[in-house]
This record gives sequence, structure tokens and C-alpha cells, in this order.
Amino acid sequence: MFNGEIFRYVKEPIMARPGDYVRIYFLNVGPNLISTFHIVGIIWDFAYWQGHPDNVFVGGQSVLAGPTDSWVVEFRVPPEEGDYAIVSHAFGTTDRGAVGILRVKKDARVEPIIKAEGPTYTSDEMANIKKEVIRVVAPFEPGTEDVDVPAVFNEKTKEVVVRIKGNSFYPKVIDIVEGTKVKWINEDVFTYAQGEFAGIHNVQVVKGPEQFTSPLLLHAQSYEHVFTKPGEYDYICTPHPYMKAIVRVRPKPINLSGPIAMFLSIVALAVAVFVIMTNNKRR
Ligand SMILES: [Cu+2]
Repeated sequence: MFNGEIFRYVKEPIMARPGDYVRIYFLNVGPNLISTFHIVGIIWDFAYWQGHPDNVFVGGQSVLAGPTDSWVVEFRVPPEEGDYAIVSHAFGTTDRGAVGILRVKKDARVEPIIKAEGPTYTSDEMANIKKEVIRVVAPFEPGTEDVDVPAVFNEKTKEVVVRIKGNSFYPKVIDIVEGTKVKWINEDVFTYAQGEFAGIHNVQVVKGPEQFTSPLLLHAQSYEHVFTKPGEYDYICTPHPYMKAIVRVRPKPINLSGPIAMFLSIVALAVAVFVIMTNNKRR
């Protein structure tokens, strides 16, 4: 996509007039794929690698940008009116919304600067958008349940391990019975504590029947907690608050075997005998 919304500049084409001189700041934010920025039918006058005026290329019709690579491209709009397709020529991404239109018209109303900020929505509009969402894939927090399937454990499970890898908790949602011990292990290998807490994580409950915060965990360190109060616990990692996960604790099921069951059945039997005897006396 371009600037935060798929097909954004198809829905609202970027307007220009024949002969306008246009400058585009292009940044491939990644995180993984390469992008080739191209406008069908346009020849650059100049392209500046990473935006530095000394890194100037003359001419050309595309720029190749790896993740985080950036270019400033400048061109003169041709004399013909019409639509020019703006694409990432890695065409798999075009299908996913990285396509736009530069619409050239003699009487176009032209904005001096088109800013990159994505669209803004009112809270009502946002609520409607969220209603339409059926599937959320999120790297650092639970998505919808078909994506991040809750890991459910019964009362026979004494300990559940949650691994911390790549700034994420796995499984992101666990469903356990009260009295179960949860053990978090930091499996991120690279630990760097200066300035930025890379590879250092912890567990901090932000909402739930009880709140606790673990110490910071370095590589291979772990933290354990026994959940004794049923309910839902939302937790994060304090240095990386975007890391989110959930522990759901169910109450212990009533166990109908053993001495308690024996006692309950004797009581029930006694009550039944008593009721029958009283009924007989009344007759
Ligand atoms: Cu963290």
C-alpha cells in the first residue's frame, strides 16, 4: 500500500497539470520486501538516493528500494492529459494496494504538498471499520482466534510454558485452570541493554483479578507465577508495551470422585430416607 491505505491514490488520485514539476519522496518502510517505484509513462529528471543532493542520478524511470531505502524523484509532467499509474513494480504488491493514479488535467486543482499521513477517522467511522474486520494477523499481540488459537489446558496440566521470541509471547492466549503454574522463558538471543532494551523482556499484568510485574529477563532467564484467581489477565512487556498476551484462568471443576463424593452421596441418601419416612408417617 501507499501511505497507510490500500488503493488510497486510486480512490483519490494525485492531481497535476501538464508541465507541472513534481517531486515525490519515496520510502520503502519494509519490513521485508524490495520495492521498485515506477510511474508508467514518466521519465525522471533527477533521482536522489536517500534524498541527499550529492547522490544524484539523471534520467531513469524507476528506483530500486530495499527495506528502509528511500529516494527523492523529480519529473516534469508530460503535455498530455490522462492517468499515469503509480506502482511498486514488484507487482505482487500492486494487487495488495500498492498502486495509485497520477491524474493529469489542464484545469486540475493541485495541492502544493500532499502529506503522507494516513487517513483519519472519527470514532464512529472507526467502530464501523472494526465491525467489518473478520481476521486480524498481528505479530506482537493476539489476533483473531482463528489466527492465534488459544492454547487450552485442563486441570491435569501442572505447568504451562510461554516462550518469548522476537518480541512476542507464544502462545499468545493460554486458557488454564486455577492453580496452574505458568513459566515464561526469554528465548530472544540478542540482549542489548544500552539505551534500548533489545532482547530483554518481562511480564506485567495490566488488567486482571490480580496484578504482578516480573523482573526483567535476560536471554534464557525465566519467571514463574501460579494463577490462583480465576478470570482474564491481560499482560504486556514493560520495555515493549506493544507486546501483548492473555492468560485465561478457569475455576477448578468440582471433582466428583474420592472422599468428597462419598460424603455427598451419604448425605443425599440420608436426606432421601428421611423424606420417604416423613411421607409414610403422614399417611
Ligand atoms: Cu519485551
